[in-house]
Amino acid sequence: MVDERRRIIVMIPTYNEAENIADLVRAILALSLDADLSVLVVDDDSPDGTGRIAETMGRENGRVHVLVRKKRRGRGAAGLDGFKAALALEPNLVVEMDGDLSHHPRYIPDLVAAADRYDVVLGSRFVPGGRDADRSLVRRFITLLVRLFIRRKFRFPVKDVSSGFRCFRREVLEAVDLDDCVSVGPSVVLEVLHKAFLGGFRIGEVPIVFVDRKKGKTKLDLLTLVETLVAALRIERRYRPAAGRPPAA
Ligand SMILES: Nc1nc2c(ncn2[C@@H]2O[C@H](COP(=O)(O)OP(=O)(O)OP(=O)(O)O)[C@@H](O)[C@H]2O)c(=O)[nH]1
Ligand SMILES: [Mg+2]
Repeated sequence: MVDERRRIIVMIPTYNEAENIADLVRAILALSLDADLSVLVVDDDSPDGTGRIAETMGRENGRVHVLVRKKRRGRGAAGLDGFKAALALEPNLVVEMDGDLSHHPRYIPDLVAAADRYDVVLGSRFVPGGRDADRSLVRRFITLLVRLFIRRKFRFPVKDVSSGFRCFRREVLEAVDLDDCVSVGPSVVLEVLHKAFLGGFRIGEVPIVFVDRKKGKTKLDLLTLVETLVAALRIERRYRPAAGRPPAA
């Protein structure tokens, strides 16, 4: 009999998440889903040994895959290389999530279920039932501004445009042309979503409660935030359809 079980890869970009990664991977592997679920940790050779922890878990469990990147660095290339490595594992679905326990694995079944109706499913803080918990007022205000700016600029039909917790059908990642992306930092989240949107894929949202990281340090400083906004403008311009051409006679 042909094995009809879906194959799902959970792709987690990490940098210095040694205090979080083992708990996160264990929680993902403990989920009960009617699918073959495995994890792919994409680590930038973190000095705190995150990659080594993941590799040890991988030697003990064939459902844990690890990509340690020693040359290209940064959240952007990590996401793109991670998606490519995930596609090589021939999945039906790829879930992307942060490695700091801000994204709880209990939402993975909801993302996967909604992928029956959508090509891309966002874990969303801003639909009924979703929430940005714990975050400082300043942090929430920044998220609000970024969100308003991006929604206005890109006209996405969804609310949580900067969510890094989402599920893609394989076909979306194949169509997006991961080798033709310009993001080096966190704007990769936006760029891939934008390309999926331009590709005509259906994008939906399911509620998640986002909690602050309890351990480890943030990589999002003011400079990264400004760089991400500048990158967002570049992305919008780069994929804008050529304008100003006279209509054909
Ligand atoms: N491989 C790789 N992963 C990264 C890099 N920068 C950040 N990450 C990971 O991307 C995810 C999101 O980064 P965070 O630092 O949590 O950024 P954030 O969620 O916007 O900010 P806080 O949660 O408030 O700290 C985490 O899993 C990080 O470890 C990087 O340069 N390379
Ligand atoms: Mg985080």
